[in-house]
Amino acid sequence: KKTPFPDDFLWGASTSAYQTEGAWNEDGKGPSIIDTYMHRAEGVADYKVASDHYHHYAEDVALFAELGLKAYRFSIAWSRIIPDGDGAVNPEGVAFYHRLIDALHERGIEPVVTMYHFDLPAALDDKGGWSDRNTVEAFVRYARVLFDEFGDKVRYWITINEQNMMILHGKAIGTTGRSGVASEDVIYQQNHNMFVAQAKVMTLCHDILPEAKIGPAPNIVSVYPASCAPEDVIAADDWDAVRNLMYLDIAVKGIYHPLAWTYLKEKGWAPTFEDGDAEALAAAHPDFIAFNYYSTQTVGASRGDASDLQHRGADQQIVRGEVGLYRAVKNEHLPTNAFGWEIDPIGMRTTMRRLWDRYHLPLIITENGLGAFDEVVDGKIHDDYRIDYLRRHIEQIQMALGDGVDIFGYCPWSAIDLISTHQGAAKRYGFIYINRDEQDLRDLARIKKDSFHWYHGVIGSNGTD
Ligand code: BGP
Repeated sequence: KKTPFPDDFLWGASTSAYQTEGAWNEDGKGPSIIDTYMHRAEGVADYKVASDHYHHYAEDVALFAELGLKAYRFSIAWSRIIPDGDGAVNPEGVAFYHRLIDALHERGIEPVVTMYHFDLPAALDDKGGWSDRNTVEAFVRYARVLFDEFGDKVRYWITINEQNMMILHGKAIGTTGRSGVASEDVIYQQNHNMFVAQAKVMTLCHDILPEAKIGPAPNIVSVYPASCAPEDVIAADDWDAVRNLMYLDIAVKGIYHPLAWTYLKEKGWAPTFEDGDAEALAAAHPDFIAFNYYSTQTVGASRGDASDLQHRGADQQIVRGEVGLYRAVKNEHLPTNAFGWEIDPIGMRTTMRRLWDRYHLPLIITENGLGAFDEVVDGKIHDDYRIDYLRRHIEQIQMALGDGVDIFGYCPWSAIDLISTHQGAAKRYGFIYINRDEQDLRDLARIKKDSFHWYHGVIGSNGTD
């Protein structure tokens, strides 16, 4: 017998500012590191226009309402609110998000707001980015502006999207900014500074918005040992600590996961704590854990040479191995999508069970989806592959609910087509297709995909169809 979804389950969908909004330099917006670094990168599709959601937001929200969304998870562009990151507030940027949030409320859609999704203001990056402790205070100040402006309209806040991916894959995502390929000791100090910033913002939120809920949103996936060889199990535990649990232990318990800390110490990458950091970390408590899930990872014991790194093509840096820590292994039990990502719905259930077991905090899935080359045939997009992917993941949420896990929302990636983090506009995730001619980005017409109609039915039946 299937466990029913809670009546107030947040059926949602997800986007981020820089991947959808466009209007990159309009109405006072300052440049972000995506504008200064990724726009220039060859072969990366256009972030300046993206899905032009900034100008199409009303149409988009009407479509989200037609889809039946109960929640919309999006991000606010820090440099639209504070163009240089820590200076004056830009009233036009603030006004845009008031319009968007008001439009969502008019349609009964709960806003779930990410405060920072990869797009650090370029002016802060120029001053050292997350290596500069002033960025910590700038983030807290930005958060205060958001809480003051939108606190009476937004119940769910997400601090930082995928901090672990920024740390592990910053170059591919474009978040390393000026530091380029900084050494790992610098990167892990930035990581620490972000942890402190996040902790301060969670505490601030609770101080000034007692009704609001706030949590982090790392990318969390189960790590499987490649075999039952004990060495493989050790490698899986180590990688799980470094990739996943470090980010949640610090957010929930205020401490570094012991295996992750040992790893950092042994490498010589352990960050320096400033006075007050330990207290700030210990004082902060998230209300929930948001996590993004695409596929699991399977790892074996390191062989200590470059063969640890073999698994996927050059652009598939998502699974890459680390000499001395673990070897990335292809999981023969799992199919892959068009981009080589393994598809593992059951892995989402194990991820939910493990998170619940370790942290006992309510969970919301803030990203999950299938990137594909969609085709328009007679004005329609028959994305049955996406329907199949989402259906099988939703079944696993239902099973996790049956396991006793507290899951209060599901926001697949993505509500509308947008620019992929590093694989261009041709890789699509949306329920809503965006008609793009890369030579002439004026059309950008919205077309409902088959998955739109299917998801509408899922939401309408509260997951029973
Ligand atoms: C996550 C990011 C998103 C999104 C997604 C899909 O890491 O939070 O911003 O892009 O991955 O990844 P990609 O666009 O590379 O397919």
